[in-house]
Amino acid sequence: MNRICKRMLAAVTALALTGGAASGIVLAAGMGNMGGMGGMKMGPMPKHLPKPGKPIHYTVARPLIKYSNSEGMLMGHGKHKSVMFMGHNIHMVIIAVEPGSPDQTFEIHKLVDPKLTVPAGANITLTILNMDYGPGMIHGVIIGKAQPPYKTVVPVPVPGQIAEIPLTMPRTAKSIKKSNYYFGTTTFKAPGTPGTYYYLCQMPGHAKAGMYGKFVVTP
Ligand SMILES: [Cu+2]
Repeated sequence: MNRICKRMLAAVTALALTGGAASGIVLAAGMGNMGGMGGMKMGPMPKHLPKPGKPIHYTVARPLIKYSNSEGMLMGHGKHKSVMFMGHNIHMVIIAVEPGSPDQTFEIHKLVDPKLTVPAGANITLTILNMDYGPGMIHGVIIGKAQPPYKTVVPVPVPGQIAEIPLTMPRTAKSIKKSNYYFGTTTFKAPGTPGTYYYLCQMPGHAKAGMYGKFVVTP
């Protein structure tokens, strides 16, 4: 729980409730990139999801969670683990505060704030699923050149911004299985030249508290 004033919370709540930037998303991109790659398994992606902004039940969210924990190739060891995405069409599902994870973090493959790598020029569909619980546990994601350390309020768009998913609300019930979940999706093209970017949460205080990771565009 981070300390933010009620007025700010009300403002970002209103912002969050305006919903995702995209509508009628077909979440079918990014399949099949890893065929034949050693030991990699991809979870089945739900082909259709409701419009972002409307919560989905756990039974609908579960395939997304599974996908988040299986898509991309785990690289490196220990603290230097990263998730490498390959191919021209990539779908990545990032979870905001998967239950059991530290506050104000992102998870992919159950790694906390891992480095993500994508090939230059790839078409990327990015989905965020907010699994956090409690007032103020609102999360979104922005990808750009802004580097840590971050101030409490990160002005958006950030320098070199390439993607944004508006803030999403926390889950609706304490019970993980009985809960509904908010998510958001965006599509963007990875820059055509290699470079280091960062993904971060735009909710005031979160990036400052560590809710960010490296997003590296590789040749
Ligand atoms: Cu956040």
